[in-house]
Order: sequence, then C-alpha cells, then structure tokens
Amino acid sequence: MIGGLIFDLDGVIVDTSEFHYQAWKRLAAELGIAFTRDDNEKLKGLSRLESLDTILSLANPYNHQTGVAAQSRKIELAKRKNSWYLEFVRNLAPDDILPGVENFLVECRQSGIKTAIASSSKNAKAVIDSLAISHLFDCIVDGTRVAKAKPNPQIFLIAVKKLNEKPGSCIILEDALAGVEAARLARIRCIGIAPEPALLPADLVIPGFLNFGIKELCSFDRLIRNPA
Ligand code: B16
Ligand code: MG
Repeated sequence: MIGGLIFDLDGVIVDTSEFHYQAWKRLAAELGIAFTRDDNEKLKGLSRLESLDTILSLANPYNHQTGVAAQSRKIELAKRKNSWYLEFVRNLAPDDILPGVENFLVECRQSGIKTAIASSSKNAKAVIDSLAISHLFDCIVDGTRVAKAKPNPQIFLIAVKKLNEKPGSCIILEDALAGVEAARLARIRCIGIAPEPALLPADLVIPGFLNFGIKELCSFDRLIRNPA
C-alpha cells in the first residue's frame, strides 16, 4: 500500500542542471578554474556551499580554507552564482515540466496517494512557482528547512512526517546519487530517474515518466517491499 510519493525537484520534475552548470561555470571562469559538464554531474543533489567547495577543490584539492574570512568569501561567491542561476529560473514556465510528470502526479493524487517535494534547493519555491505546480503537492520541504543536505536522510524523514505517513509506506523519486543514498539511509524505497539503470543504485531505475504510470508504480510496490 503506497501512502506517499516524495519527489526530488531538480532532475525529476524539471531539468535545471544546465542552469546550475552555466552559473557555476561563469563563477569558475572568474576564479580561473576549469569546470566541465562532468564536474557539474557530481554536484547534483549537493547543497550550494558543498557544490562551491567541490569546485574550489578542483583548483587545489588540499586547500580546504576555513575560518570566518574564508567562510564569508564563500558565502559571497555562492550568492553571486545564485543571482545568475535565478536569472534562468525566472524564464521557466509550465512547458518546462519534464514529459509525463504532471499526468503521473494527477493520476497518483486521484488514486489517493499523497505527494511531497523534498529538494535540497533553497530556490525550490521560485522554481515551483514558475512551473505553477504547487497545488499538486501536499507539502514542500526545501533546502531552507534542513540543516543537513542529502545524502543526510533528514529532508526525506521530514517529508514523511509532514505527509503523516511511515517510511515504509512512501516511495522516493530521485535523480542524484546523494539523494538515492539519503533514501537508503531513511529506509525508504527509491525509484531512480536516469538514462541508464547502471547509473543509480536505486530499487528501480526508469528514464522518466512517459511510460510510467500508476499501474507500473503499483507493480513496483508489490515487487519491492519496504526495506525496514
Ligand atoms: P540551490 P534537488 C539540488 O536540488 C540540485 O540537484 C543541486 O544541483 C543543487 O546544488 C542543490 O539543489 C542546491 O540548489 O543552489 O538552488 O539551493 O535535486 O535536491 O531538487
Ligand atoms: Mg535532483
């Protein structure tokens, strides 16, 4: 019996990774750091400051600067990157929702399954507003609500509680390694979204929602039992 579905946002409902890539690349270029699309892949699901640390360590893996001055410089850099990222987000529209996602959400809700968003992004609200989909969710937990980002399971456990469900009655939909790991630590079943099954260690991996509806979701529920 499925009580709730918990959706990651970036990479599951909408693909904003190109926006993150362009904004991080601009910052990296200013800092004289080479930054590729492959590097960007490794940032998926991480918090903004963790992403920045990862980029800074590309220039010097041993230079883990700490202290108040280093921290306030990092906050300033992350703020600049975010202002460029938000310029892209402002142009998002309902047409940018990934194929099949909206139908899947409507179908699940009509079947009595509750829905939540659990996103590491502190910009989740702006993205959801641009896509005009907030009415399709019972609750939204974003990066402003949690102290520890994925792979810490905290964000998913808060979503389970807000849905008034148990981990065993929920299923997470996630595109990032950090998110799949967080699902495992939360002991919640996880469907990964990726072009190839080998890319994510989830209970099931699908390329997207075009050929995945309530029927397929219920077969998954019957086959893959709660890990707890
Ligand atoms: P922000 P998700 C994550 O969102 C993104 O995957 C990740 O690439 C990004 O660094 C993180 O949000 C923080 O985003 O800078 O907007 O706070 O996939 O958990 O929905
Ligand atoms: Mg994601």
